[in-house]
Amino acid sequence: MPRILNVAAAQLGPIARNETRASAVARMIELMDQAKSAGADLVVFPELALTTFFPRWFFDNQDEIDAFFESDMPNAVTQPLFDRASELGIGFSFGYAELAREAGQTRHFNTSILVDKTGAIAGKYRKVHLPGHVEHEPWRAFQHLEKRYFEPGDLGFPVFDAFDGRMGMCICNDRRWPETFRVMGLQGVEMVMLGYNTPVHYPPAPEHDHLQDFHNHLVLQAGAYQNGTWVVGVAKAGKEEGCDLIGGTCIIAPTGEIAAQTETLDDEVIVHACDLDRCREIQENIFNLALHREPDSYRLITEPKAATE
Ligand code: CDT
Repeated sequence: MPRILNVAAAQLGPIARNETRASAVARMIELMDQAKSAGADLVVFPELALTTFFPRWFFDNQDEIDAFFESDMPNAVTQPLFDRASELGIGFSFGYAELAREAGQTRHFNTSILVDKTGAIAGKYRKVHLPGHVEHEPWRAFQHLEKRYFEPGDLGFPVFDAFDGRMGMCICNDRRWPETFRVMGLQGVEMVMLGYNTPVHYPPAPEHDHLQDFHNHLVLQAGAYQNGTWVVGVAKAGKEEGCDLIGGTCIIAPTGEIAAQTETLDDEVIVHACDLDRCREIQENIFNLALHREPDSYRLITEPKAATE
């Protein structure tokens, strides 16, 4: 019996700054219903799915920043999403800003969770690669202050045995780094779920603006193929508070082929029947890591942070 996981990628259109979390959750429930009607077992939502992409603004008042964060998950506003999912018997994954209190410290992470069909949290990931800058840079058309508002994730890139497969998560900028996928590849990952908020305009190198969609699919397809895994990449898309975000939500096969892709920049669901056993076509052959990988030649990878003389 092939292990078929019917996966939905639920793209969200823009979320305005004054849109409530309750409204975002209602939109997610509508997409979840559509996913279930199309036969999905699991629905993947974007990064920071409950609010607008707030790192585009500079705030120096910590209360204003913390207002975008969740101290508990589930909480009163997300409980209806968990309830609907367990009624439908569908799993889901989504991103949110996590305010954690650990060992007497308050910590801020850009987080994703995986929730199983019973509504229980089966996995958590905290974004490792935080793009952007720390200080206010008024020359930019908009800010990208993830380095100010979050600390790098401290959980590594774990994988979770769930949905009859080996599941992993990463978040947005993580997808651009081959290390992200390889660390999960080394754990035999079969599906990587990720959400993203990617502006079309990249202020430090605007000459690359026209390449944003290309680079999105380039890294998702490479990550999938080089590790023989399914990849589900889900956008928050469209014009959000004057900032254009790419769409291009897609489900990528372990061969690197795009199996399904959205057509709009708005709320939209795509579904694909992912045969998890197809990972073996790659993992047991061209990228059979046990047979062909040469880690002695890669030692440098984990030592210096950047290129050395
Ligand atoms: N959310 C996120 O990580 N976005 C970045 C934008 C480019 S870096 C400013 C990304 O890698 O898509």
